[in-house]
Amino acid sequence: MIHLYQFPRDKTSPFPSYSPFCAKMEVYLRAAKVPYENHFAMNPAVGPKGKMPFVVVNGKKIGDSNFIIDHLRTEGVDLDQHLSPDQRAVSRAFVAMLEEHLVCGMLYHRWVVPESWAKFGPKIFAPVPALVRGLVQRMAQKKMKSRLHMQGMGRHSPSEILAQVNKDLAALDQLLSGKKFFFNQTISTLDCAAFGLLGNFLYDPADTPLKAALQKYPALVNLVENVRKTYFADLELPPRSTKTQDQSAKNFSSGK
Ligand SMILES: N[C@@H](CCC(=O)N[C@@H](CS)C(=O)NCC(=O)O)C(=O)O
Repeated sequence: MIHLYQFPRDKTSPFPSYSPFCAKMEVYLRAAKVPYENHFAMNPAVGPKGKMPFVVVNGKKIGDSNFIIDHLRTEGVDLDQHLSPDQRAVSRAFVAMLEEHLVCGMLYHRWVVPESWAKFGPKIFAPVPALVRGLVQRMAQKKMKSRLHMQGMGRHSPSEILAQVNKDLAALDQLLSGKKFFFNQTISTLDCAAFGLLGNFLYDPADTPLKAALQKYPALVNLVENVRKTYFADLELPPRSTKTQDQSAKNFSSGK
């Protein structure tokens, strides 16, 4: 049994995680039919890389979704078995684009643009004890700003970043081009990575301009929605929920 550690869910959202990497990892496990148990925690420092997600397998901690996927491959679990060598090369490049470039566009629009941060910050830090919540939130935002500055994306204006995001989305849309998944009829690692990140554009509580940018590509939206409905039907919300923002903040799951 694999123990998956990730950030708590928001029970008011049908999307599994506000972390693209946690959503990617969980959909990978579900798509590969690997039995796992969820453990929800707020502090990524408990993981071997100081980040979520990580897993514990036979008492051994493995951090980073890509290392976890490598480990699963050694156990005979591989969502990329059907890929040709060329497709593997393309997958490698596109996953890197999603996880090292496009994600920074989302992080900037969530964590740095003040109007978005005013919505996103209180939402994700709701599970932190009230006494230290403000401090933890401010420290995390400062760390994120400095990371984005170091990476380079943080030096651009929001409109320049949006232009970069649009180029990445156009490339993803071109690769998908009418297929069910990026590599035909069977889900692969790239679909899981795209689901994790693009789903966060679509279900972002900060409602950033990246959602509208994604919606210009209906095939990419369909990919996210197909994968979500196939693998996370258990998180579907009852129709016409009338929960208030305050109630929803209390609804972060520590269970399932
Ligand atoms: N390359 C890692 C990235 C994981 C990652 O960046 N996780 C973020 C959440 S989306 C995190 O835990 N950040 C907390 C921190 O950096 O302090 C993976 O694929 O798992």
